[in-house]
Amino acid sequence: MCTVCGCGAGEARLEGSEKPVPAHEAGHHHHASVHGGAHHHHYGTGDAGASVPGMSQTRMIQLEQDILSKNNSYADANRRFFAERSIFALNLVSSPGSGKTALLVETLKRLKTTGDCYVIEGDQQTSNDADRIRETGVSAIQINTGKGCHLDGHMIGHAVDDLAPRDGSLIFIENVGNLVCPAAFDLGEAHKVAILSVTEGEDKPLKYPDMFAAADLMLLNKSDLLPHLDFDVEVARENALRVNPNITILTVSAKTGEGLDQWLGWIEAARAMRLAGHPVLGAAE
Ligand SMILES: Nc1nc2c(ncn2[C@@H]2O[C@H](COP(=O)(O)OP(=O)(O)OP(=O)(O)O)[C@@H](O)[C@H]2O)c(=O)[nH]1
Ligand SMILES: [Zn+2]
Ligand SMILES: [Zn+2]
Repeated sequence: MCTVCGCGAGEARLEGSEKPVPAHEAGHHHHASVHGGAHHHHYGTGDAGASVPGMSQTRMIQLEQDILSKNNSYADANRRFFAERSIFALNLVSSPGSGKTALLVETLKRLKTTGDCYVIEGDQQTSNDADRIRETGVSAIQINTGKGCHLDGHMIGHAVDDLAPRDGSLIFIENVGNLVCPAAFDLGEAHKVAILSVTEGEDKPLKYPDMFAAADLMLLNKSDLLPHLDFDVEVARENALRVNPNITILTVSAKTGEGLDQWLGWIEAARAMRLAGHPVLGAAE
């Protein structure tokens, strides 16, 4: 179960597998509220940062701590696995349709010649994205999360087992399109990369601050559409820096290729730093 929105987990399936990824947690709760009223219901004021009818704030915090600490131990195991094999893993997070798969396809076309790459695709249903990735010749595995709204450390462990990545390789994880819940779940990745497309509005970093606070890089995608929009790149940058003064921001277009050289440069630099500076675990994180 997702402690952020209460969605169902434990129904995730790895592509090609009949059985669900074994559940590692029990319990369920429901969304705080679904309503069409005009009032402003603010549910984030309690100690737990959310509210569920019939559940105390203390109970919610306990539940959230249990789930996240289980997730963290799976993430730590993944991180150890990656570190021992000099594997560099990135977790791509965004709202649906920002262009994660399109960016990955263009990235892989450019990276394929320079080392082994693998992709783990997360979506609630379908293997469309993994199919798009495989067309580039890169190995990909799809995780369908069912009702789940994010990937977790446990699912990634199973997917990595199936992929059996070579030492020194690069793993891209495309998380489920959701600007909220994936922020809370460490997968053992080196960095979260948030993708914001220019059609979504400059205010997204302020509305969904956890995601932009958790990311080290923001890719501002679909820059080719800027001439047709009122989107103000400078305001978007300022908003992202307000929630995360350390975030790096690159403007890119999967369609025209603008900014992709800088994105590839960032990957290489971050990878080199990771391999040099964090040989064992992610102790500093
Ligand atoms: N104009 C323009 N369109 C883009 C760009 N990148 C992606 N798109 C389009 O945006 C739509 C969504 O792209 P996807 O790559 O499927 O987005 P996604 O983030 O992977 O979507 P989900 O996996 O559903 O969350 C597609 O129609 C893409 O062709 C871009 O740089 N410019
Ligand atoms: Zn959720
Ligand atoms: Zn996608």
